[in-house]
Amino acid sequence: MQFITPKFIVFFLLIPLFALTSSCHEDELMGEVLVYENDFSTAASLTGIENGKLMVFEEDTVLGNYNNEEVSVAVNGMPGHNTVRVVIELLVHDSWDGNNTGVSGPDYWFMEVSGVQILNTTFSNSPCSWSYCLFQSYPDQYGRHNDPKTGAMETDLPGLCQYADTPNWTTKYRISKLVSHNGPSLTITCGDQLLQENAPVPICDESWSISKIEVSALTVK
Ligand SMILES: [Ca+2]
Ligand SMILES: [Ca+2]
Repeated sequence: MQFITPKFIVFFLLIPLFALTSSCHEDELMGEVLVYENDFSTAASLTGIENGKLMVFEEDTVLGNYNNEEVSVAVNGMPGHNTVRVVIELLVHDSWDGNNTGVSGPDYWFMEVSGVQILNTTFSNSPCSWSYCLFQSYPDQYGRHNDPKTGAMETDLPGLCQYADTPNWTTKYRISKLVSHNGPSLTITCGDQLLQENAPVPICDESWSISKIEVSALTVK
């Protein structure tokens, strides 16, 4: 009686693994230049920004806050590239309801690069237990059900208005996206469709702001 030896088993396991890795095209980064960086700390922070406004949150000047609005940032004079990396540090304030439907949602947030939608998702700051949880789509596109605050870099910040001074009601995300792009200029647009029909002042119930934007020009082979 013949047995399959462990050597043969390893061999057969390696064949599909090799086929998989050899068929994947590895992108090679040839160069990366940071072309725009804004943490909104100077008086000139709003240059090139449409619908820009500043406020102070946790002793830091940020771009915001917004509810049912868009803000656009124009970046010009970019060196030659075929890809851009856009990094947004987003603050999600107060009682966002994620994918919840009815009078309080879904609470959408989106990002476009030169008119092309890169992200359309929802965020939730709701408590989450076995009996109650309002799920969010982020870090995926709208339609997925992830726990509130999935993918966050900070979750213990206080709310801004409805839950001002109450910890865990602002969530900070670092959203980083690689986008195929060429040409010397681009426009980044961030916006929301927040819904809270039962709130007398919707922007106090839920809003967002941005603490940092970075744009890098990449050449990828
Ligand atoms: Ca709400
Ligand atoms: Ca809502």
